[in-house]
Amino acid sequence: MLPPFRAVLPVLLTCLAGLSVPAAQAQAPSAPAAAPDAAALYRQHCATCHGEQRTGGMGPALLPESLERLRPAEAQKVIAAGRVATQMPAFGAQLSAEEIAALSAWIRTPVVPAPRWREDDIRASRIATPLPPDTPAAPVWSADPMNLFVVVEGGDHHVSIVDGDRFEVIERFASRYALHGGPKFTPDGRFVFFGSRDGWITKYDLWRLKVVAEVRAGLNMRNVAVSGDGRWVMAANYLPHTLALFDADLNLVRTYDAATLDGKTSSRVSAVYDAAPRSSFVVALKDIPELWEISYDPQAEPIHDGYVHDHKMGEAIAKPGPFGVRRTRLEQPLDDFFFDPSYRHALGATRPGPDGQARAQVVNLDVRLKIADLPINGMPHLGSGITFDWQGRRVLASPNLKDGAVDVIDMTTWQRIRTIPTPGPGFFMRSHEASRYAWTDSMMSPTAKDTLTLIDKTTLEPVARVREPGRTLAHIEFTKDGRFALASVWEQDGALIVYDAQTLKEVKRLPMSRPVGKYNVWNKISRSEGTSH
Ligand code: DHE
Repeated sequence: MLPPFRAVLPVLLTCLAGLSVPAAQAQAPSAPAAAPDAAALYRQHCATCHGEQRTGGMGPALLPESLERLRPAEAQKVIAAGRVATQMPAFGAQLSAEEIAALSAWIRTPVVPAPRWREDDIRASRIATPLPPDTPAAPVWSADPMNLFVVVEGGDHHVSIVDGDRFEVIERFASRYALHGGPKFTPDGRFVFFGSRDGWITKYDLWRLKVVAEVRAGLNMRNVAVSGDGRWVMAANYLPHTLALFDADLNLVRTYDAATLDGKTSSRVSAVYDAAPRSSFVVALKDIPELWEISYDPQAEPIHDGYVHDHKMGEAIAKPGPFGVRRTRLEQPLDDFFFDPSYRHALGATRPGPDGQARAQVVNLDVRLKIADLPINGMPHLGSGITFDWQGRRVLASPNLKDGAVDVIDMTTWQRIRTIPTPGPGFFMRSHEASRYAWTDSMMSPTAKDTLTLIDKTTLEPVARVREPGRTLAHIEFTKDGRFALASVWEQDGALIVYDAQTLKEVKRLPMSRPVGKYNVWNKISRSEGTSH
């Protein structure tokens, strides 16, 4: 290892002083101090926990794809000071500022050769801890199993299971590092699947309060979906460019290359969702303008892996029966999407073009064509969109990551009905069949991140605000009956706040560590119109 910067400093000063002596006495200038050897520093200090290939181990993966959301200054702070509530130690006493900066820059460079994660790696990663066969199939706690909340606490990477009647924590356990996306439930509400950004899927038994299986589906993952019949789990990866299909016990069934039919171009997978009424998974690709539908219906007609509306389809590779890929060509790749209540349409957003403007579109999954553009401003976060009835028609409303506005769209004509002002751009939106209001946050706004706005679903007017001054308030989920709305104080020393959904009075507050999201079992398995699916 090279000497730290503090050790070479006197040498540098001597060299600089040497520049002022007469030329006759001048000695040959020493070579400039070599830059720290970041690869060697990594091997010495980091590889044991983060893996030789930076694909993770006891610590998270340190790949460019995994670090996109961590600012360089923040990364340097973590290396120097460690990370609270994790096993990441502080290296500030061992490494110089230069070495830390070099390490922080180096871990953002691609690993060469690129790390692989193939089917045998996936299979080898699986850990199963099944319950003894004589275990009674009943919850080990007494509460309404349909009114549980699963709360993902991102601050210290834990999950809390909360009784949604008494608002008490039943269990709290350590999760994989950096869970992302909504956990997905089996149709009976007993098992829940979590996906982590590093590719881990965890199957958890809510009745027995135990992890029953885990598998690493990829090196950098977006999300997971569970089939409506509870038999299949699909994972969407950024790295490698694959989808991975598992049975309900997380045994790998097969992977799919996220690539064009000719295999020439591959893509990150934006997201996979279950379309239960269609018995299929629907998949958006981030770098290829295609939307895929993969049926898990055992009665499905044999299909071909090919493009629909393509004269070459007859030549496409035959993959009969369920689990073949039906491809719909699009004009632009989709980033994020959700379904209309009939599941005939996928409503998706494209990433911003050169003009900085994201576009939104409607794809009819039956005729397999884009049928409309959505007149939504800014950068819609359609994955968090909701639908509800307004004046006898179905409308959709979506939060907006760029503007302080919520656009409401008529789902028959696909025309904009109203733009509702909010105090700032937001990430999430929620309602419930029993609630008059749709709640949205403004967490992307430095000045209004502490404010939730309530929109009256009959007048489409913002009618009330709930605030937590100076703190970030976001992500709402209702109880099963819609009487209470639970919101997150999205801070390291945060909380779950329970509001009476009519009076807006605070009913209870549970301390939590940056509770990024909360999910009500009943609302999820019944596909409540006011929540994400
Ligand atoms: Fe998410 C869901 C994509 C950044 C917290 N996020 C999703 C989903 C997608 C998505 C496609 C739906 C998956 C699902 O639920 O199955 N998220 C993206 C991005 O593209 C984006 C903007 C950039 C990125 O790097 O991934 C992004 N997301 C974030 C965050 O920075 C958030 C705020 C904090 C975090 O922990 O990562 C964040 N995303 C969430 C949450 C959900 C989510 C809490 C689930 C919402 C729900 O209620 O269902």
